Amino acid sequence: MSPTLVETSLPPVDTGRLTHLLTEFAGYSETTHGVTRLAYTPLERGAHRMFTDELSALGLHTWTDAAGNSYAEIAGGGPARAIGTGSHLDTVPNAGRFDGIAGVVAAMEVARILVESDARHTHPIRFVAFAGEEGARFGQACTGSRIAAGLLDSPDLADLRDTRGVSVADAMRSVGLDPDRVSEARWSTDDWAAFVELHIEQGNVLEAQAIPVGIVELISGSTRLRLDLHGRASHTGGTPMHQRADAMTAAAEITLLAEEIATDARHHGTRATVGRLELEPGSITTIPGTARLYVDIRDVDSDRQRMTAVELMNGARSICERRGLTLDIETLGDTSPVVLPVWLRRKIADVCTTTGTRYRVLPSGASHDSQMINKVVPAGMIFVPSRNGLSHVPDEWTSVEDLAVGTDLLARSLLALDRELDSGTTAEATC
Ligand code: HGY
Ligand code: MN
Ligand code: MN
Repeated sequence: MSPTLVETSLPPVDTGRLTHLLTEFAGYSETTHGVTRLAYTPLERGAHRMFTDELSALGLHTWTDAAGNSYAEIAGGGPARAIGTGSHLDTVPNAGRFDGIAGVVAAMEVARILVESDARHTHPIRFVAFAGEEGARFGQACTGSRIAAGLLDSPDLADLRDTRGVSVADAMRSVGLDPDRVSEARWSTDDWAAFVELHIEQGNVLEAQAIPVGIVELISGSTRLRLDLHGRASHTGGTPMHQRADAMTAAAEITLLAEEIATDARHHGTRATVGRLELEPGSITTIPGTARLYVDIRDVDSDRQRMTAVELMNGARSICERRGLTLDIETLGDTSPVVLPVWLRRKIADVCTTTGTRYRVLPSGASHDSQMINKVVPAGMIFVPSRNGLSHVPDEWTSVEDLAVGTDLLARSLLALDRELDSGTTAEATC
């Protein structure tokens, strides 16, 4: 690694600006208990406008693609493919203020640092805010980055629906986007050389080991299922226990089965969760006739991930049969684990070594946009610690000091990549 990297006199990260941007983004929320800024809503678009306004005020060229992903670019000194960084601006319901947003804010601060230091770089440096990363609304995650990676196209967007039956395509139209043009939003290796995403860890490894930075080696896969249980609604007083087809008790047994499968010795590393349950008719004096469960299965091992899903579906079928219910199962999303390119991970590690930043390599339990982007452009991920490992809740927290360490590393990693990647054909650019 060229020693000049350390001498590169980059201005210090402005922690006040990081805090200001985090606070401003948190204001785009439909709830006061935590942040709620769902995919393809006016609030998400408002946050994207703030992103492009802030960066165009720095003099960067900005644009938004047909998928609703927003970009800003500092031109490079020569004919070269872009090196990018960024993350997502949408949230789950009642979220914290750091998941995704920390990576966007870090990217925005890197943009300021590069502009103000007039840092020399051959490759254009691009800053990205992805749309629709969370699967909370439509079930499948990473809509904007899947489109960028060529993994989702217009027809798919009509099929993905939220719990009110609104499709991604309709939601996109409602915020002024055109789902019929999303193929124009695809990234290509002619245009991109590498991408690095900073994200909160959403786990407690870094905090427990008092290590300021994580470098991600692989991102867990996820299989998401919706189970519809059809039993028999009837009077809770008039119906004897042995004459019931209770959808709730069947759902409870399936939920415990998911936990049992994921915790047996063969599944070390599997996580299975029923995070959402809908009952009908939902009356205290009527036995639930219908239950709808949403299951999220995560694993770093793709075979084990799918085996867990098959075991759970088979188990659910026999539970329903025994209890006299019928069962419909729909797969809402199925994404394999992704190992991120070693050469890119090592470059980030080299920067840590050069700057004396302690780090550890670790897997990601959560999924991320980089998981999709890596299908088309080599991607790397930098983690910053999450307090108590909490995420997807209002108590999610990362200190601005930790975020500043990650932001400084991100800036130096992008410049290191600029120096190391030649302008177009390096063998390393294939992931
Ligand atoms: O659900 C996830 O893993 C991520 O937060 N989208
Ligand atoms: Mn995220
Ligand atoms: Mn998330």
